Amino acid sequence: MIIMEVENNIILAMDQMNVIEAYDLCETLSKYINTIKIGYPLTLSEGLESINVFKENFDFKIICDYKVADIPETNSKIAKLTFEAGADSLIVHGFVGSDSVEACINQAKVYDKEIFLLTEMSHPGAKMFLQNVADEIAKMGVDLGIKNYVAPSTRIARLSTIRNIVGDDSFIISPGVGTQGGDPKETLKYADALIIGRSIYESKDPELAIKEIIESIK
Ligand code: NUP
Repeated sequence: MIIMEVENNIILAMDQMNVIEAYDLCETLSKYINTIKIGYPLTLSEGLESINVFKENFDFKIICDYKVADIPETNSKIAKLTFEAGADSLIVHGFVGSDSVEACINQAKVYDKEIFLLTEMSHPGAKMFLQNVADEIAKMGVDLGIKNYVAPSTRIARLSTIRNIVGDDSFIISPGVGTQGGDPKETLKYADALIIGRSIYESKDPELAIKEIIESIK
């Protein structure tokens, strides 16, 4: 699996529900970023094929955040469709177990793409169930040879623990900075890149917002 080079360590989370708005934002920010994350809000609004708008016009790397969490056969179909649509990588839930995750890994190999394994999530509710098994999920990822992970910036101690489990040669992307409360600079002590959505796209001046974040992590 290829480790990504994320410009300015920022992955833009495109959770707008309108492709024109998302496109305009990419035009404004394309000199600062080379990687975007597309999730359900945009895909369910505009269709899976909207991935291509960003791929073709911006030459971005695209991470599809579909948090795939089904039985292996269904995971396999989801992964296949996503990679065929142009995604460079796919975020996959770990709690469903190794067979389901392996189904996505196998499709990633077919298309020469990557998966990111989601360990613990960043929202408060993740403490109810997912946190209890997140270390085991990360260990499973290591056993499966996975090199790409998602772990929370909202709980730095947990992020640090997950970094220790997956090792320094793994690539961790971390959501939760800004609006959810995580600190960009602290997060980058343990993570390789930040996933940032609302604090950029909901800002009155997204370009200024991203410049300030870039300045703050220097
Ligand atoms: O644990 C996670 N937390 C999280 O916020 C895993 C995620 N994939 N995300 C996603 O990251 C979330 O769906 C959103 O797309 C992005 C964070 O956006 P924001 O809080 O910066 O707006």
